[in-house]
Amino acid sequence: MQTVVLAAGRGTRMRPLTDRRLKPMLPVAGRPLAAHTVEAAADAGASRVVLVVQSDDDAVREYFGDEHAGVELDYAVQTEQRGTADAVRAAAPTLDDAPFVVLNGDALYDHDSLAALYDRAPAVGAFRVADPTQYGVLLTDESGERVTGVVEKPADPPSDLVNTGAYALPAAAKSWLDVDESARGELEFTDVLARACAEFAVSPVAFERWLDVGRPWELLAANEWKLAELGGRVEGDVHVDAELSGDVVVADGATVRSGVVIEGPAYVDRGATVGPNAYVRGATYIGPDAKVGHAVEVKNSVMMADAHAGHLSYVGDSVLGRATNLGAGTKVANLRHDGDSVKMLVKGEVVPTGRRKLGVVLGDGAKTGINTSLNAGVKLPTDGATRPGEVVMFDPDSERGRAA
Ligand code: TTP
Repeated sequence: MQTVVLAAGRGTRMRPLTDRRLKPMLPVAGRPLAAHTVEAAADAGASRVVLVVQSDDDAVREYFGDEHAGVELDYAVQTEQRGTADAVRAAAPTLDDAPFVVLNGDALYDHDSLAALYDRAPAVGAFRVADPTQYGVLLTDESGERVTGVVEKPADPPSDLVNTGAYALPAAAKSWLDVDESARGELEFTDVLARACAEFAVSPVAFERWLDVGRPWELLAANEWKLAELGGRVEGDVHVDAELSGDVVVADGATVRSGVVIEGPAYVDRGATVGPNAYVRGATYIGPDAKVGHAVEVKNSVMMADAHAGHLSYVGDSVLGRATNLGAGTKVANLRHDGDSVKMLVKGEVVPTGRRKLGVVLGDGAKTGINTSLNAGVKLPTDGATRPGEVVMFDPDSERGRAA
């Protein structure tokens, strides 16, 4: 079935990681996030994928080209980010007069669940969560076999099934894309879904697994998921005194020096160097040309291309953007002593992340002075810096950060 993948969002909740890159291009286990979406679609039965991108020279288009995972790709440009219905409208002229699937290019889908969505069109992907209050929640009829609508962020959720942003719709839906602006000022695809529910028997397809990657810590969860599926392979240089266990990828051109211990799943990408005497564990991705130096421990983290932690540092449950540099002795806290989940500032609001272990997020080019201590949940802005010995207790963008 022809499939539209939305990859033209602004990614504001993911800042600062989206200051200089598009959200669909964030690294997940060595590939862009959207590559996993397109591959899931290809596996599930997409005949052709139309990627909705922000511009003609978009990095998404540059990466994917004309074909990916054996599927032909086309592009549609959405220049103004007016909402998901508007994004699908941009793709509409490229669609045949036939049923189509819409997927978010910033979500991970498990392939079998997605295949069930393609098989059961018209259908919407549904995922069970413990607390649906922050999602679009699906309403169903008494049988539970037919979706009757969606309610956004209900205080009193009618079900625990949330909308995954994966839809398989009849051809007629192509002419329903001129929706009215919603209360939050966007043209929303859920209004198209509402009409589909009124005119067709739309099935909820329960997804086994799904992850919306909208906020920085969800990038860690995405890497945890996809690194665990990779398997190991060593193509680069691994010193005889290094110890690798579990699934570890050492890509061609990567170097693992003596005295290094890596407990997979882990991925050391091309040109990266680890060691001597470094400890890498948990689900960790070390990007192209990144460096993990002597006596550095990196646990369950993402280090993007050119990120450097040269000496004597601890990095836990953190995302280090491109070309970040940790001064010697920089330490990251990743656990609250009161046992609460770590909180993070997202679009000016301090939100619980649901993660007991979460370290820091460093925007591209951020640098720490030697012996910097970074508290759990702190973000440093793109090109931000700390002084030697600085203790960063609060996100510098927060009220408390400004007062501190
Ligand atoms: P969202 O995650 O709702 O929006 P966003 O990606 O812009 O992120 P944020 O809210 O943090 O600013 O978008 C869901 C999907 O739809 C995502 O894959 C991006 C895509 N999208 C578009 O392609 N065009 C749009 O105008 C919007 C709003 C989203």
